[in-house]
Amino acid sequence: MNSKRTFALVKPGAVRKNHYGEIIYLITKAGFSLKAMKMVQLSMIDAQRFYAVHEGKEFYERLTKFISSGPVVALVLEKENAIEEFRKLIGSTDPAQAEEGTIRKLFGESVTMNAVHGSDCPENAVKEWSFFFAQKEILD
Ligand code: DAT
Ligand code: MG
Repeated sequence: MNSKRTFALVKPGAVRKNHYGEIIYLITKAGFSLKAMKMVQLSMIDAQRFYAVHEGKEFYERLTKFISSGPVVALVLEKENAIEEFRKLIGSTDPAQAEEGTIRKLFGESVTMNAVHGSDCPENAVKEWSFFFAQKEILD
């Protein structure tokens, strides 16, 4: 079941600019169904925990400041091969390198402010959605 699910986050830049409706529309149009959704603002401590795997990297402080700078929309998504399919839909980490039509190409502003997050493996997907959602907030 878990390989059919991924965790996604619409990041502050895209929420601030009111792009989240269109982003969620593109996600559902691409065949994902929503299993959980909420809008929250992370504290700096939350952001450091969420991105703990990147601790020590040159961009860590920029990244955690940005992700805690405004509301985010957290999503649990379901589709066959969800993780890979979602990463295809969002495109490369750097919006400038992302393919035409991808969400990061359309809405990303820079490598830090790249509009969306998508999990990179099933273990991280579970960890990431558990950070945002209680079990009972996720649909079967
Ligand atoms: P992805 O989000 O595509 O999985 P990642 O896990 O390598 O990319 O990095 C997490 C986030 O950190 C990424 O979405 C944006 C930021 N980031 C990555 N590399 C960066 C860099 N070289 N400069 C600035 N921010 C970077
Ligand atoms: Mg990643």
